[in-house]
Amino acid sequence: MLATTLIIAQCLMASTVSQAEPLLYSVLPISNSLQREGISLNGEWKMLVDPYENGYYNYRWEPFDQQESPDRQSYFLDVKPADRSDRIEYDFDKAESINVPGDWNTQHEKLYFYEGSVWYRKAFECSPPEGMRAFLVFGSANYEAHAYLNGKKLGSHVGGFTPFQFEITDLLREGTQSLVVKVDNKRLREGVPTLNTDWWNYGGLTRDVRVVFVPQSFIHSFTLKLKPGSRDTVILEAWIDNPSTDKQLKLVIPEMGIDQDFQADEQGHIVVEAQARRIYMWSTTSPKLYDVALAYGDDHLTDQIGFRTITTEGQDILLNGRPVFLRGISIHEESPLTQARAHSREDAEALLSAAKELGCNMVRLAHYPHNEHMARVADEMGIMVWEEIPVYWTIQWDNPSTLENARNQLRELIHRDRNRASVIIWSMANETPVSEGRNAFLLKLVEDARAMDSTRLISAAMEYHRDPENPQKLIVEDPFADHTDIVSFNQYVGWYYGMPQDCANIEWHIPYDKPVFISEFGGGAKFGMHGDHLDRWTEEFQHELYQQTLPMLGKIEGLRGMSPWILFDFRSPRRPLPEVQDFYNRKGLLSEKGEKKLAWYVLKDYYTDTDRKWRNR
Ligand code: GCB
Repeated sequence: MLATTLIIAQCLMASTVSQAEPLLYSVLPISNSLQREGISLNGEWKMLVDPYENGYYNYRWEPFDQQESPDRQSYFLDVKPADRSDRIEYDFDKAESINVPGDWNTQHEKLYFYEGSVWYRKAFECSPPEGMRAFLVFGSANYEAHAYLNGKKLGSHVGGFTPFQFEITDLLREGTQSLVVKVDNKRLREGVPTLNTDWWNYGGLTRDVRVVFVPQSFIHSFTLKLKPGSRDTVILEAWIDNPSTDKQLKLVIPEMGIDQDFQADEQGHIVVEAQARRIYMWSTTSPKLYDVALAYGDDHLTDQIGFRTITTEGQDILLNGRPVFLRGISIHEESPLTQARAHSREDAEALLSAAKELGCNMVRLAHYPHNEHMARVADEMGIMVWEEIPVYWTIQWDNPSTLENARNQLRELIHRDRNRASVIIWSMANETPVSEGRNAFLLKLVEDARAMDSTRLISAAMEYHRDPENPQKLIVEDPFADHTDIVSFNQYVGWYYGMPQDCANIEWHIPYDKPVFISEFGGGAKFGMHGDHLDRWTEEFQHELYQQTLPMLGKIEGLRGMSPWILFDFRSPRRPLPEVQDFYNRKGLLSEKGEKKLAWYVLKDYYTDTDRKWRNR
C-alpha cells in the first residue's frame, strides 16, 4: 500500500527534487504550510460511515479505483458519471456533519468505539490567484486515507500522525469543488502501530486541512541550523521546486545582520553558510527565536527559529555545552480542554502550560508524532521535546513493508519538525522486545534519522530485565543501546511489579557510559478516590509510589532525566474497570480535565529541588 502511495504521490507532485534525495523530496510535503497563503478547509464537513467499505470495493471485493469503465466507479466520489443509471445509494448532502480537524469518536456517540472507514466530503470554493499552483495539505489522517477531488483520485497516505499533500492545480474546476476523503482507522497486524496499543485509536481527519497557494517556482522546504562547532555561522539547506537560473534564494535574518542571496543548483538544491553578527542560543530559561524570512522570486516564507546545541559527553546531556537534567513528563495527544484528540494551538498551550506548572523543562510526546503546534509552542515556551514514532510493542519486524512504513513516518516527522529548537530527541521505538529482526529494523531507523538530521540525540524507550539469581537486581542491557545517545527505559516497580515499598531494595545495573533517562514510571489513581497509601487506585497509593520511586531512581549513576507516566489521564480501550478506569488509563498526575492528584505535588517538589541543584552546577 505504501509503495502505491509513494508512486501515486510522485506522479501527481511531479516537480520537487533535490540532488541528494530526489525521491524523498518529491513525496514529502512542502514545509511551513500553516504559514503560507491559502484557504483553510477546517470546519464542517459531511460524513458517511462505511463499515463494509462499500464505497471502495465492489461486490467482488475489487477496488473501484482500479476499474477502467467510469460506470464502475464508486458512488461515493460525489460525481455521477453521465452514463450511470440514476440509482444512487448515498447522499452527502443529507449526511451527518462532522468537524475537521477532529476525531470522529468524540463527535458522534455511535462512533466512540468505531474502527473502520468513514467517507468525508467538503464542498468549497477555490480560485487560486492568477498563475499560482495549489496544494492540498492534510496535517494527518488516522490511519489510511484516500483522497479524491472532483471525482479524480489524488492518491493515498498511510500513517496516522504525519502530514501529506497532493498538488491539485490542474484538477480545480469552475464553481464549487468537491473533495472526498475515505479515512480508515482499522488496526492492522502489519501496521505501525500494530494491533495492540494502550491508547485510543481516534479516527478521522484529526488535524488542519488547507489548500496552499504557491508560485510556479517555490521554496519546497528548508532547514536552518548552527554550523557544527560555531556560534556565529548558520547553515541553510533548501530545496526549490521548479528552479530557474534567473532567480536567487534570499535569506534575511535581521537581528543577525544576515541578508544574502544564493544560487540553487540545477536540481534546486542549496547548501550554504551565512555569517551572523552574533547568535543568542535558544535555551529553556531564555527561548530566543529569530525572525527568519526566505524569498525565491514571488515566493515568500517567514518563520521563527531558535539555535542551540544538544550533545552528550560521558553521562552528561549538554544544552549549549552546559549539563542539564531533563525534568520531563510524558504526554498523549489528548486535550484537557475538550477531552478529545488535541489539534489546536490552544490545546498545545494547555498541555504545555500544565507541564511548565509542574516544573518541567522537557516533555516526551508519546507514542506517535503529535500535531505541529506542540513543537512550535514548546519553542516559544522554552520546553525541550522528545518526539517519537509509533513503533510500539510487537511490530512485524521481518516485514519489509512495515519497515518502509515506519521509515516513512520517521522521515515525515523529521522533515516537519527539524527547524524546531525545542526538539532535542528523536525516539525510534517504545518497549520493543529484543530480537535480531527488531535490532535490524531499529538500526535502519537510526541510520535514516542520523542521515536526515545530525543535530539531535537518538533514543528509544527500552526495557530492563531481572537478574535470575537476584530478583532485586534490575539490568538494562539491550544491543540497541549501543546505537542510541541516551539509555532510556520504562519501569513500573511498585505498580506492575510488587508494591511501592519494594523500591527501597532495588539495585540497578546499567553498564553504559551514556546519560540514563527514565522514559516512564507511575501508577494509576482516580482523582478524588481516597484511602490508605496501600490501597490501589487511591491518590494516596500513587503519592506513595512517587515518594518511593524518586529516591530509587536517584541512586542510578548517570541519571540525567525522566518523563514519568503521565501528565493527564488518557483514554484507552485496554482500561475498562468500571467506576475507576471507565476506559481511561488513570496514571495521570492530573485527571483528564486537569484536576491535580496528590502525586502531582511530589513530582513538583522534586523538580523544584532538582532545578535548584542543577542551576548551580
Ligand atoms: C507502558 C507503555 C505505555 C502504557 C503504560 C501503562 O509501558 O509504554 O504506553 O500506557 O506502560 O500505563 O501501562
